[in-house]
Amino acid sequence: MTDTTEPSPRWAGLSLANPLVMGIINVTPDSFSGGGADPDPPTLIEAGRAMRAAGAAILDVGGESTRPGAAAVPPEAEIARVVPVIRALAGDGAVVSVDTRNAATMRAALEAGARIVNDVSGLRHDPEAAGLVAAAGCPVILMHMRGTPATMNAQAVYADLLADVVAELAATRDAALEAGIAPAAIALDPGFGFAKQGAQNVALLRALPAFRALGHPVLAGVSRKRFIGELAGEPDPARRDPGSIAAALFAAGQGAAILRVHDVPGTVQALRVWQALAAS
Ligand code: PMM
Repeated sequence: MTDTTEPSPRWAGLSLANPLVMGIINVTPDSFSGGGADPDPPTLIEAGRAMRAAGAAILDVGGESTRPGAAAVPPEAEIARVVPVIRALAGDGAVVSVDTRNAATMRAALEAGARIVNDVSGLRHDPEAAGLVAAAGCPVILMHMRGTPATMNAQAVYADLLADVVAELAATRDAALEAGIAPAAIALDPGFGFAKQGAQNVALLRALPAFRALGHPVLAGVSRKRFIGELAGEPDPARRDPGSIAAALFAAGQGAAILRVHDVPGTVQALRVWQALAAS
Protein backbone atom coordinates (compact mmCIF):
# COMPACT_ATOMS: atom_id res chain seq x y z
CA MET A 1 0.00 0.00 0.00
CA THR A 2 1.33 3.41 -0.89
CA ASP A 3 1.63 5.86 1.96
CA THR A 4 0.10 9.07 0.69
CA THR A 5 0.49 11.01 3.92
CA GLU A 6 2.66 14.09 3.57
CA PRO A 7 5.39 14.33 6.19
CA SER A 8 4.24 17.01 8.64
CA PRO A 9 6.14 20.27 8.36
CA ARG A 10 8.69 21.01 11.06
CA TRP A 11 10.19 24.12 12.58
CA ALA A 12 12.96 24.25 15.19
CA GLY A 13 12.98 20.46 15.10
CA LEU A 14 9.34 20.38 16.25
CA SER A 15 6.44 18.85 14.33
CA LEU A 16 3.84 21.39 13.27
CA ALA A 17 1.16 18.74 12.78
CA ASN A 18 -0.69 20.23 15.77
CA PRO A 19 -0.46 23.76 17.20
CA LEU A 20 2.48 24.13 19.59
CA VAL A 21 2.08 25.84 22.93
CA MET A 22 4.84 28.24 23.97
CA GLY A 23 4.89 29.05 27.69
CA ILE A 24 5.79 32.60 28.71
CA ILE A 25 8.46 33.09 31.38
CA ASN A 26 9.01 36.77 32.06
CA VAL A 27 12.07 37.42 34.23
CA THR A 28 10.92 40.99 34.74
CA PRO A 29 9.51 42.89 37.69
CA ASP A 30 7.12 44.89 35.49
CA SER A 31 5.44 42.71 32.84
CA PHE A 32 2.05 44.22 31.98
CA SER A 33 0.38 40.85 32.14
CA GLY A 34 1.25 40.03 35.71
CA GLY A 35 3.01 36.86 34.55
CA GLY A 36 6.40 37.96 35.79
CA ALA A 37 5.58 39.58 39.10
CA ASP A 38 8.23 37.51 40.84
CA PRO A 39 11.60 37.63 39.05
CA ASP A 40 13.16 35.13 41.46
CA PRO A 41 15.03 32.58 39.24
CA PRO A 42 14.27 29.40 41.27
CA THR A 43 10.55 30.21 41.22
CA LEU A 44 10.61 30.89 37.50
CA ILE A 45 12.61 27.72 36.78
CA GLU A 46 9.99 25.70 38.67
CA ALA A 47 7.25 27.50 36.75
CA GLY A 48 8.99 26.61 33.49
CA ARG A 49 9.29 22.96 34.52
CA ALA A 50 5.60 22.87 35.37
CA MET A 51 4.75 24.40 31.98
CA ARG A 52 6.80 21.76 30.23
CA ALA A 53 5.17 18.97 32.23
CA ALA A 54 1.78 20.44 31.26
CA GLY A 55 2.60 20.22 27.56
CA ALA A 56 4.48 23.36 26.54
CA ALA A 57 6.64 22.57 23.50
CA ILE A 58 8.69 25.77 23.87
CA LEU A 59 9.55 27.93 26.88
CA ASP A 60 9.96 31.62 26.01
CA VAL A 61 12.28 33.40 28.45
CA GLY A 62 12.45 37.19 28.40
CA GLY A 63 14.16 39.77 30.59
CA GLU A 64 12.81 43.02 29.16
CA SER A 65 9.22 44.14 29.51
CA THR A 66 7.74 45.16 26.17
CA ARG A 67 4.47 46.51 27.55
CA PRO A 68 3.35 49.80 25.96
CA GLY A 69 5.51 52.65 27.24
CA ALA A 70 8.12 50.36 28.87
CA ALA A 71 11.68 51.64 29.13
CA ALA A 72 14.51 49.63 27.55
CA VAL A 73 16.63 47.37 29.77
CA PRO A 74 20.43 47.40 29.19
CA PRO A 75 21.64 44.07 27.73
CA GLU A 76 23.92 43.39 30.74
CA ALA A 77 20.93 43.49 33.10
CA GLU A 78 18.83 41.48 30.67
CA ILE A 79 21.54 38.80 30.38
CA ALA A 80 21.88 38.57 34.17
CA ARG A 81 18.12 37.98 34.39
CA VAL A 82 17.61 35.40 31.64
CA VAL A 83 20.79 33.29 31.55
CA PRO A 84 20.33 31.40 34.87
CA VAL A 85 16.74 30.53 33.94
CA ILE A 86 17.65 29.48 30.39
CA ARG A 87 20.61 27.41 31.57
CA ALA A 88 18.47 25.46 34.04
CA LEU A 89 15.56 24.83 31.66
CA ALA A 90 17.73 24.02 28.64
CA GLY A 91 19.74 21.73 30.94
CA ASP A 92 16.52 19.76 31.51
CA GLY A 93 16.26 19.30 27.74
CA ALA A 94 13.55 21.91 27.18
CA VAL A 95 13.33 23.80 23.90
CA VAL A 96 13.93 27.37 25.06
CA SER A 97 13.49 30.59 23.11
CA VAL A 98 14.95 33.89 24.23
CA ASP A 99 12.66 36.90 23.92
CA THR A 100 15.05 39.78 23.25
CA ARG A 101 15.88 42.61 20.84
CA ASN A 102 19.59 42.66 21.77
CA ALA A 103 22.32 40.73 19.95
CA ALA A 104 24.46 40.42 23.11
CA THR A 105 21.53 38.81 24.94
CA MET A 106 20.87 36.49 21.99
CA ARG A 107 24.50 35.38 22.03
CA ALA A 108 24.55 34.77 25.80
CA ALA A 109 21.21 32.95 25.66
CA LEU A 110 22.29 30.66 22.80
CA GLU A 111 25.50 29.87 24.72
CA ALA A 112 23.36 29.02 27.76
CA GLY A 113 21.34 26.52 25.70
CA ALA A 114 18.50 28.50 24.12
CA ARG A 115 17.64 27.15 20.66
CA ILE A 116 15.35 29.85 19.27
CA VAL A 117 15.53 33.65 19.07
CA ASN A 118 12.23 35.52 19.50
CA ASP A 119 12.66 39.20 18.58
CA VAL A 120 9.68 41.55 18.84
CA SER A 121 11.57 44.00 16.60
CA GLY A 122 12.04 41.39 13.84
CA LEU A 123 15.86 41.73 14.14
CA ARG A 124 15.61 45.46 13.30
CA HIS A 125 16.45 46.89 16.73
CA ASP A 126 20.08 45.76 16.97
CA PRO A 127 22.16 46.00 13.77
CA GLU A 128 24.19 42.93 14.83
CA ALA A 129 21.21 40.70 15.51
CA ALA A 130 20.47 39.40 11.98
CA GLY A 131 24.12 38.47 11.33
CA LEU A 132 24.32 36.73 14.68
CA VAL A 133 21.20 34.65 14.02
CA ALA A 134 22.41 33.83 10.49
CA ALA A 135 25.80 32.66 11.83
CA ALA A 136 24.17 30.66 14.63
CA GLY A 137 21.80 29.01 12.14
CA CYS A 138 19.08 28.98 14.79
CA PRO A 139 15.32 29.31 14.26
CA VAL A 140 13.95 32.82 14.71
CA ILE A 141 10.56 34.42 15.32
CA LEU A 142 10.17 37.74 13.51
CA MET A 143 7.39 39.89 14.94
CA HIS A 144 5.74 42.95 13.42
CA MET A 145 5.76 46.21 15.28
CA ARG A 146 6.33 49.86 14.58
CA GLY A 147 8.63 52.02 16.67
CA THR A 148 9.65 50.69 20.07
CA PRO A 149 7.58 49.64 23.09
CA ALA A 150 8.02 53.23 24.29
CA THR A 151 6.61 54.78 21.10
CA MET A 152 4.51 52.10 19.37
CA ASN A 153 1.04 53.13 20.55
CA ALA A 154 1.25 56.43 18.67
CA GLN A 155 2.10 54.54 15.46
CA ALA A 156 -1.04 52.42 15.21
CA VAL A 157 -2.28 54.40 12.21
CA TYR A 158 -2.50 52.45 8.94
CA ALA A 159 -3.61 53.31 5.42
CA ASP A 160 -4.76 49.70 4.97
CA LEU A 161 -4.24 47.73 8.18
CA LEU A 162 -3.87 44.20 6.81
CA ALA A 163 -1.99 45.13 3.64
CA ASP A 164 0.39 47.39 5.58
CA VAL A 165 1.17 44.90 8.36
CA VAL A 166 1.63 42.00 5.92
CA ALA A 167 3.89 44.13 3.68
CA GLU A 168 5.97 45.42 6.60
CA LEU A 169 6.39 41.91 8.02
CA ALA A 170 7.32 40.60 4.56
CA ALA A 171 9.98 43.33 4.31
CA THR A 172 11.31 42.32 7.74
CA ARG A 173 11.42 38.70 6.55
CA ASP A 174 13.20 39.72 3.34
CA ALA A 175 15.85 41.60 5.33
CA ALA A 176 16.43 38.46 7.40
CA LEU A 177 16.83 36.39 4.23
CA GLU A 178 19.29 38.94 2.84
CA ALA A 179 21.31 38.63 6.04
CA GLY A 180 21.68 34.92 5.30
CA ILE A 181 18.97 33.43 7.51
CA ALA A 182 17.46 30.28 5.96
CA PRO A 183 13.76 30.48 4.97
CA ALA A 184 13.03 27.31 6.95
CA ALA A 185 14.39 28.93 10.13
CA ILE A 186 11.83 31.73 10.10
CA ALA A 187 8.49 31.97 11.87
CA LEU A 188 6.34 35.11 11.62
CA ASP A 189 4.14 36.92 14.13
CA PRO A 190 1.65 39.76 13.41
CA GLY A 191 2.54 41.29 16.80
CA PHE A 192 -0.79 41.58 18.62
CA GLY A 193 -0.85 44.68 20.81
CA PHE A 194 2.32 46.11 19.27
CA ALA A 195 1.40 49.33 17.42
CA LYS A 196 -2.16 47.99 17.15
CA GLN A 197 -5.25 49.22 18.96
CA GLY A 198 -8.23 47.10 20.07
CA ALA A 199 -10.22 46.43 16.89
CA GLN A 200 -7.05 46.27 14.79
CA ASN A 201 -5.97 43.19 16.76
CA VAL A 202 -9.31 41.54 16.11
CA ALA A 203 -9.10 42.26 12.39
CA LEU A 204 -5.56 40.82 12.17
CA LEU A 205 -6.52 37.71 14.13
CA ARG A 206 -9.37 37.09 11.69
CA ALA A 207 -6.91 37.61 8.81
CA LEU A 208 -4.24 35.17 10.03
CA PRO A 209 -4.36 33.17 6.75
CA ALA A 210 -2.91 36.24 4.97
CA PHE A 211 0.17 35.89 7.20
CA ARG A 212 0.35 32.13 6.61
CA ALA A 213 0.44 32.90 2.90
CA LEU A 214 3.92 34.41 3.40
CA GLY A 215 5.09 30.80 3.65
CA HIS A 216 6.30 30.46 7.26
CA PRO A 217 4.80 29.10 10.47
CA VAL A 218 2.77 31.80 12.22
CA LEU A 219 2.92 32.53 15.95
CA ALA A 220 0.00 34.20 17.72
CA GLY A 221 0.65 35.97 21.02
CA VAL A 222 -2.69 37.15 22.36
CA SER A 223 -2.44 35.96 25.96
CA ARG A 224 -3.76 38.46 28.56
CA LYS A 225 -3.39 41.36 26.13
CA ARG A 226 -5.39 44.54 26.46
CA PHE A 227 -7.74 43.73 23.56
CA ILE A 228 -8.70 40.48 25.31
CA GLY A 229 -9.53 42.57 28.36
CA GLU A 230 -11.61 44.93 26.23
CA LEU A 231 -13.55 42.08 24.58
CA ALA A 232 -14.07 40.35 27.93
CA GLY A 233 -14.70 43.40 30.08
CA GLU A 234 -11.83 42.31 32.36
CA PRO A 235 -9.43 45.07 33.42
CA ASP A 236 -7.11 42.76 35.40
CA PRO A 237 -4.59 41.02 33.06
CA ALA A 238 -4.09 38.14 35.50
CA ARG A 239 -7.82 37.31 35.20
CA ARG A 240 -7.87 37.16 31.38
CA ASP A 241 -6.87 33.50 30.88
CA PRO A 242 -10.33 32.20 29.85
CA GLY A 243 -10.61 34.92 27.20
CA SER A 244 -7.02 34.29 26.15
CA ILE A 245 -7.77 30.60 25.66
CA ALA A 246 -10.80 31.42 23.52
CA ALA A 247 -8.63 33.65 21.35
CA ALA A 248 -5.85 31.02 21.20
CA LEU A 249 -8.31 28.40 19.93
CA PHE A 250 -9.61 30.86 17.35
CA ALA A 251 -5.99 31.54 16.26
CA ALA A 252 -5.37 27.80 15.97
CA GLY A 253 -8.48 27.54 13.79
CA GLN A 254 -7.05 30.28 11.60
CA GLY A 255 -3.86 28.25 11.14
CA ALA A 256 -1.53 29.55 13.87
CA ALA A 257 1.30 27.05 14.36
CA ILE A 258 2.53 28.37 17.71
CA LEU A 259 0.45 29.85 20.55
CA ARG A 260 2.37 32.02 23.04
CA VAL A 261 0.52 31.77 26.36
CA HIS A 262 0.70 32.36 30.10
CA ASP A 263 -1.75 29.58 31.06
CA VAL A 264 -0.12 26.47 29.62
CA PRO A 265 -2.28 23.79 31.33
CA GLY A 266 -5.50 25.58 30.45
CA THR A 267 -4.52 26.15 26.82
CA VAL A 268 -3.23 22.59 26.35
CA GLN A 269 -6.45 21.15 27.78
CA ALA A 270 -8.61 23.40 25.62
CA LEU A 271 -6.62 22.51 22.49
CA ARG A 272 -6.91 18.77 23.19
CA VAL A 273 -10.68 18.92 23.54
CA TRP A 274 -11.07 21.21 20.53
CA GLN A 275 -8.93 18.92 18.38
CA ALA A 276 -10.72 15.76 19.55
CA LEU A 277 -14.07 17.32 18.72
CA ALA A 278 -12.89 18.59 15.35
CA ALA A 279 -11.29 15.26 14.35
CA SER A 280 -13.37 13.36 11.83
N1 PMM B 1 4.28 39.68 23.30
C1 PMM B 1 4.99 40.09 24.36
C2 PMM B 1 6.37 39.78 24.46
N2 PMM B 1 6.98 39.05 23.50
N3 PMM B 1 6.89 37.90 21.45
C3 PMM B 1 6.21 37.49 20.38
N4 PMM B 1 6.82 36.77 19.41
N5 PMM B 1 4.88 37.77 20.23
C4 PMM B 1 4.19 38.49 21.16
O1 PMM B 1 2.98 38.72 20.96
C5 PMM B 1 4.90 38.95 22.31
C6 PMM B 1 6.27 38.62 22.43
C7 PMM B 1 4.34 40.90 25.43
O2 PMM B 1 3.59 40.08 26.29
P1 PMM B 1 4.10 39.58 27.76
O3 PMM B 1 4.55 40.80 28.53
O4 PMM B 1 2.90 38.93 28.38
O5 PMM B 1 5.22 38.63 27.57
